[in-house]
Amino acid sequence: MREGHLEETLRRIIAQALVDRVKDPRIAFVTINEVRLSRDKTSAQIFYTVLGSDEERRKSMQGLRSSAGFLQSIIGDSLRLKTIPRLHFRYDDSLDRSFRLEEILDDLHSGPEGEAERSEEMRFIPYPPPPDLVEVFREHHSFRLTTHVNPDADGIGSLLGLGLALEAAGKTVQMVRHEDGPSAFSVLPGYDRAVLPGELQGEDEVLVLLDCHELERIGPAADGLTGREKVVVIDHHLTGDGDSEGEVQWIEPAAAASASMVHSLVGAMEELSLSGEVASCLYAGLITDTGGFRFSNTDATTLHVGGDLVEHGADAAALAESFLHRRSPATLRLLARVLDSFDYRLGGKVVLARMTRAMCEETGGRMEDTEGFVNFATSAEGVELVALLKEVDEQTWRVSLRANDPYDVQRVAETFGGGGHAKAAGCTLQGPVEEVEERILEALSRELQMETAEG
Ligand SMILES: [Mn+2]
Repeated sequence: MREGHLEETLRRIIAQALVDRVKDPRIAFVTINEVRLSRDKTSAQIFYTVLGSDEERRKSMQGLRSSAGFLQSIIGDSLRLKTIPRLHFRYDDSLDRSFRLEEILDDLHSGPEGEAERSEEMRFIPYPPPPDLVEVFREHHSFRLTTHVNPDADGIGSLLGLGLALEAAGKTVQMVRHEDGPSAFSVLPGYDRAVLPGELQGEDEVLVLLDCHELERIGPAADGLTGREKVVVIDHHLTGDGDSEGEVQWIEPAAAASASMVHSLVGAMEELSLSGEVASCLYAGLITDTGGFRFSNTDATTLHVGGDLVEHGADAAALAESFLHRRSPATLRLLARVLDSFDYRLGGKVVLARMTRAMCEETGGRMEDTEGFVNFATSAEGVELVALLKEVDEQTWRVSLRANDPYDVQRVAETFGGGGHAKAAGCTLQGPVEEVEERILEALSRELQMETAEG
């Protein structure tokens, strides 16, 4: 069955069932406008409207949500499907906006009660974006979105999430990915439509950098820029000099992920909606940057954002499976080699680890699929600081740094021109590997002493 056809069939089954099968008195004057299936068809968003007061609307929402299981079983009986999609009811506010005036008039009459109901529907915006940034997205029409080279799920998830939300609002968007990236990216909605820098067409009014704030970090995605683009930055990374190349910039170090910021941006702009696809992309970014809500950047707000994304259709288990758990046998063989390279130094407080191109060739593993490898070293008892050196070429090493409390690897990375966060940072060093290791070790040793002296 074609997807559009299936969606329409589901819409008709649900609409009919609400008339003659569902006996919930709370559901009244509900119209099912549209059904949208997720790409893997495991979940469906049901867009509906309610002709009635705010109170009737609220009751209908409760009734629909509690009937979801029953409706799923009706769908299962009516259609032969491999998986019965889970139903998520969404009030269709595209129609609602045209009735805004009516609502305002209603509210004037309904007094404090109306006020309370409205706030129940308010969007969750823990990181309010700067007004000039919102203005750029409102005023302009064509956008080019990209992220740093060696992209992670936060960079790609943020750019896809924002891109899909802007597209749904009628904007023209080019989402620019990079040549490399973890295999898991392919499960993200919109990834198949993201283009490589060489496939970009024409000129865009706005260039948005996600999860980074310097043009040099986007690599080939900067080729072909005219210089006329307005550059916008959305990032949660700090750098020492605080320099950003954004004409309009939003840097929010309190946010666990850039994806959390995009979640707030979508919430703050009523013309954007947090669809299941957008929520899935952002959730992938959030779990990757928090290691599945385990790192020290996980606070109550981080979890609330995660909850809101799941509420809007992100499949927590499926995304955790793809982004945190599942690895190819080749990747595991490569992991074994990296674990084997652990070199405990400075009384066992520091681990130096290595991942070379030869190891990749011998195991068949890809460097892009090694997200999280470095964290194995921080789990070793007694270890405080970790450096994993990844070979770019014989003379170039990308270094991933990790710290346990109370140590700070951001300042270590900065001494080598890199950046990141206190607990996770990175930098690139030139030279033969032994020399690079010694320089890193020296910097880590200083960090150990500095903390000991301070503490
Ligand atoms: Mn990030």
